[in-house]
Amino acid sequence: MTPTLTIRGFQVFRGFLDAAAQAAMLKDVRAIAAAAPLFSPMTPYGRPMSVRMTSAGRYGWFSDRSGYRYERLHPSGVAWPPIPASVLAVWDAVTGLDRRPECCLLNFYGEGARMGLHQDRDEADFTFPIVSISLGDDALFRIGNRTRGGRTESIWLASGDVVVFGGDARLTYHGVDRIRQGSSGLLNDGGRINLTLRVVD
Ligand code: MD3
Ligand code: FE
Repeated sequence: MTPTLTIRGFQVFRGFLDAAAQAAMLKDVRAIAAAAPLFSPMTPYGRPMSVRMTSAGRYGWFSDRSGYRYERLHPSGVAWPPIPASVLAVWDAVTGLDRRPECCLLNFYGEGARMGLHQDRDEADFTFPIVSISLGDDALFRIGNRTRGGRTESIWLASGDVVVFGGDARLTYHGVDRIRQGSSGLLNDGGRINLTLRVVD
């Protein structure tokens, strides 16, 4: 598959999911949140994140005062629900890998939610890419460098866009500065959902 554009090694597939595919995936995402409710992870600094999260798959991403890590159970004690077939189909199409992700992290951005610049390094093997799927309102996504600091570039991500973060880009700093509330009609009450697919083990 050919990306629409590549920026600092990130492959952006604009409009990868059409309106019908987005609506179908949203149904699957709602089922995840029904089985494993969204929560606001505590940062190691003791403040709750503004983004609400949950996961599907064998592992879910978790954070508290002792740090960032993957857990086998939702904080309520239930197992994370399985990653939906609709989501795995996107991974298969854009990566072409035999290995499948063990975590689908679901981020929900309501009014005012943002995510500071960070690296994703809680996974065992950085040779596997991370795949991101955007649903709902537009987000201003910021891309930095492989070390802290330096010039950044920003792009808007819209509902249905898919991004692959692999190779040299896997350890690039990135974050979400803001959401354009109400820019998409997909979610009745607005907001943005981002799914990230991760090989954990
Ligand atoms: C680049 N989420 O959950 S997705 C995250 O839109 C996260 O919710 C953002 O950053 C969001 O960790 C951005 C894009 C993303 C995800 C993982 C990456 C970009 C990445 C890992 C390595 C490099
Ligand atoms: Fe990230």
